[in-house]
Amino acid sequence: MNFSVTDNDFFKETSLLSKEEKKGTVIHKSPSNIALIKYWGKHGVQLPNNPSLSFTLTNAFTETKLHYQTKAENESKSEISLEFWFENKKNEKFEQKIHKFLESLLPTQPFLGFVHLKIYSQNSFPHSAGIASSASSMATLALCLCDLEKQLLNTLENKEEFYQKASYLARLGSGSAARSVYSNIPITTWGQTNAIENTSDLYASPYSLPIHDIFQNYQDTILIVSAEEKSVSSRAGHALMETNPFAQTRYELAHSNLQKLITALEKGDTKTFIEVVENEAFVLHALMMCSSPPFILMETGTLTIIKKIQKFRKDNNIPICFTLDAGANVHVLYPNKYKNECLDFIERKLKPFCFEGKYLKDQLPVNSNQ
Ligand code: 2P0
Repeated sequence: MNFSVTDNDFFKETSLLSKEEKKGTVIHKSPSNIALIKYWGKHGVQLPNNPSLSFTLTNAFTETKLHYQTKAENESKSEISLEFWFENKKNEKFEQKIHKFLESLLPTQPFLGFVHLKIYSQNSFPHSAGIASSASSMATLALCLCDLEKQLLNTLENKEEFYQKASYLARLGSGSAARSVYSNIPITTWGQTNAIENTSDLYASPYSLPIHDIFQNYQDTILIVSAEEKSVSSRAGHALMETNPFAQTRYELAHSNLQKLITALEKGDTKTFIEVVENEAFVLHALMMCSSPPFILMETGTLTIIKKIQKFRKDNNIPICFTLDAGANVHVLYPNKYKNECLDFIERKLKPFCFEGKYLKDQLPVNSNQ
C-alpha cells in the first residue's frame, strides 16, 4: 500500500467467510503513548486537524484477550454479540461503550456480526492514577479485531497492511489510539504532513526519519498530580477547538513545531527539542484556558513541578523537560544517560507534589521491528 490509501481499502466483504464453525482466541498488548506534538481539534470521522507525533511507552500498557465463536445459522448476523470483562470483572459501562463502537463498524466490517465475542482487558497501570487508557485500550482492541478478521477471512497477511488497518480502526475508537498500535516503535506519527513521507490522516505510522542516539531509550517519569477524572472529556475538548479564536494559528504552529522537532530528533539537539515539547504542552493548556467555556486542566502542583523542572535544568545543565496531557499530571522527559540524577531529583524535589507521592517510571522501547 502507499499513501493513496483510502477508507475503501479498509472495508471487507464477508463473502470470504467459510460456512464451517470457527472459534479461537487472539491476544494483544498495546502501549500507552504521550504526544509531543499534540492532536487537539478534529473534523469528519475522527480526522485530525494537524499532524501529531508521540513517544511510545513501555511499562504502561493494556492487554486484551478476545475469544470468538461463529454464530449458528439461525442467529442474526446484523447484530453485535459481546460480553466484556475489565480486570477480571464484568464491566457494563465499558461493555456498552465497546458494543457501540463495534456497532459503528458493522457496515464496513460486517464479519463482526457473524461471531459471538468475549473480550477480557486489563491495564498494567492503576486506574486511579488519572492516566488516560483510551489510547492503549482502543489500540489493543483494534489489533484483536484485525487478528479476528485475519483468522475468519484469511486477509491482512501483509504486516504493514495489518498494522495500518489496526491503526485505522483504533483511530475510529479514539484518535490518540491510532498511535498506540506499534509496541516496539519508539516514535509514531499520525496525520498528513509533507515533512514525512507516506503519512496519512487515516492511520498512524512508525516514525521513518533519523533519530539521534541521545533519544534512544528516552525516559518518561509520569508524576501523578491528580488521580481524579478529567473535568472535560477529550471529545468535548476537541469540540471546543471549533470555536477557539486561535485554532488556525494553532494548526499552523503544530506544523512548524513538527518541522523543528524532526530536525532536533535527527541532530540530537535537546535545546530545540525542549523548546518545542514544552511549547506544545503550554499551547494545549492555553487553548483550553481561552476556549468558551474555559477550562483549567493544571493543578497548583502542576505549575510548581514545572517551575522546579525548569530550575533544575538551568542549575545543572541537564536536558530534562516536561510535557502534559489534557490533565494535571506531568510527564518528565530526559535522556537515559541522566537517569540517576533525574530520578534522584524527582524523588527528593517533585515527589512531595505528587498525589500520595505517586509516580510511574516509564521509557521508550528499544527500537526493533514490529
Ligand atoms: C494527543 N490528546 O495528541 C492529545 C493531546 C490529549 C492531549 O488525543 O476524541 O482521547 O478519542 O479522538 O485521543 C486525547 O484525546 O480523543 C488526545 P478522541 P483522544 O494525545
